[in-house]
Amino acid sequence: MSLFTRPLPVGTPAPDFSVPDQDGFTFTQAYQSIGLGLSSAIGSAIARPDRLTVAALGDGGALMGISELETAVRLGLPLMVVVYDDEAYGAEVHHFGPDGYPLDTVQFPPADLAEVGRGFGCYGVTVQQ
Ligand SMILES: Cc1ncc(C[n+]2csc(CCOP(=O)(O)OP(=O)(O)O)c2C)c(N)n1
Ligand SMILES: [Mg+2]
Repeated sequence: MSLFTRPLPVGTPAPDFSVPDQDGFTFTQAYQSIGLGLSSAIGSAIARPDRLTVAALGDGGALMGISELETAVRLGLPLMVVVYDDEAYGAEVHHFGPDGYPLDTVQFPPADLAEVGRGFGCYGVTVQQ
């Protein structure tokens, strides 16, 4: 059973993840701040270069720290970054949309984040449902 009912990328699937040991999962919302995922993943990849670090980021949080892709590329880190792109601060859409609040400040225009990643030297692909 899931502890999380909000559509947060890191929260929703976390209870169903299988990890090899206590070093195998880092929950980046200890301070309840979005935007820390990529930098936390870079730290994990530096700490455990023997493993592939997978960062699961929302697009809003990813965009807050996306410049750090340059760090990951420059250091040649074993890192895969997955961005869940709903073109929004989805949590706000989920919380405030049903009550009729305006959502224009929490929704983003489309952005080709894979292309942004390629601009930093990443291998970037877009996966669509
Ligand atoms: C620094 C900071 N600003 C605002 C919030 C409020 N907040 C919580 S979740 C969220 C939306 C995050 O959007 P995104 O990363 O795209 O993930 P999604 O909810 O769309 O899956 C926001 C703005 C926060 N937690 N931290
Ligand atoms: Mg989002």
